[in-house]
Amino acid sequence: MPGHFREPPPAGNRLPPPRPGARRMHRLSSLLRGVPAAPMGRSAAMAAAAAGGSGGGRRAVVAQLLLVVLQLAGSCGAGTTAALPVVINTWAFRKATETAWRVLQLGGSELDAVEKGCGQCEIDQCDGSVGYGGSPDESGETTLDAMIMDGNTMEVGAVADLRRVKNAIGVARKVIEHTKHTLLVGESASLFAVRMGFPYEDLTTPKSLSMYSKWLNQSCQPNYWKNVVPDSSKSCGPYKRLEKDICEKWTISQRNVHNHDTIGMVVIGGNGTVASGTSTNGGVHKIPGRVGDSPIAGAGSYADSTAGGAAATGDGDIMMRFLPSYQAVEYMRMGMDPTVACQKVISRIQKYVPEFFGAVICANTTGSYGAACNKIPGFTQFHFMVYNPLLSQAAEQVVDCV
Ligand code: SD4
Repeated sequence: MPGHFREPPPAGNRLPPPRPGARRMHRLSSLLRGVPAAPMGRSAAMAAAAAGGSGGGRRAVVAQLLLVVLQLAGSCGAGTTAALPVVINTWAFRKATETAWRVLQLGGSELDAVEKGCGQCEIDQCDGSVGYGGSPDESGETTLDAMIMDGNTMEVGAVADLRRVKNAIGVARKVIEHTKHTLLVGESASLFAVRMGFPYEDLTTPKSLSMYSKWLNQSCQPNYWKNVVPDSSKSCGPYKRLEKDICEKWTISQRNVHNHDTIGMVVIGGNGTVASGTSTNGGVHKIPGRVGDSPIAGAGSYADSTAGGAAATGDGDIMMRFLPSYQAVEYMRMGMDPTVACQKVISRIQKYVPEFFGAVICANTTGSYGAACNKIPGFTQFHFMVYNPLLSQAAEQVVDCV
């Protein structure tokens, strides 16, 4: 679990960002300087003990050197050291991370990296929860939600309930570039996409069709209705409202951890520019018209180049009520460590909905990053990806849920 992150600068006190190379050199040299003084880990302590506490100068020097090597390996291997630029994204969507990193290396902007990184997941249909051919709604159709945010200008482009267009985050980017709006929805968003040159095509695949027919065959279970007739826990609709509410309780099994894997990404450039984005096909068997947290600024993701960026994944119907990404960025602005910022937003939701399924990733403008998730049966750890100059490749990291 990424544990030791650098504190971001206090609010209103942000120094002009140094040249990327200079920043990296500074980090490396302070890392080297800090090592001997750092608290001794278990293996380092064992190395020192093996050398013999009073066994003379040479053995002590060897032990000290071993300690340096072990601690350096620990820091770098676990990716716990801040550096810029950084790409961080939800889940083990490695190709998305690599694509975003490559875009940065080729001179693309942070927004380009987010768009192409999340777009990679739309092509790959990551876990079936991003892009076409996944999460059929109650009528069997796959619809997409996506957003992208520029942390310099605070502009957001988003699409929700997008139909028959595959590259949802590409369309979201066009909302920023070619409109004065923030969010376009439904068929009208599709028309906009077509005008912007995106192909209009069927998002249904044999896999999504078979998920849909299986669901119909099991009396439309699970579904998202409550207080309706006929009883939605036993049969398919069409439903009508029940005159007297019976207050049905939401159960974890209705929102299972395997049908929710949105990509959320934060990219912070060498000069501290923050961009963020998301792309998802939402919840399986959702009621047509349902929009989740992913395309909502502050819920699905948030970017502010004066503080940091965050992105959320999980049960959007719950999470969007708490604006977790906005809240995490505000915590980081107050100087909170990214891991702690992520944990705090998770606990805020926990207080109201202890059994919610969700996780958040956070990164601040120094390149420090972290993540947190809510511990529920079947979901005790959260995997996410990180790439920064101190890592030789995109690294999968894991946090224990709180
Ligand atoms: C949603 N938050 O539509 C998305 C789904 C998700 O990980 O995040 N899955 O509710």
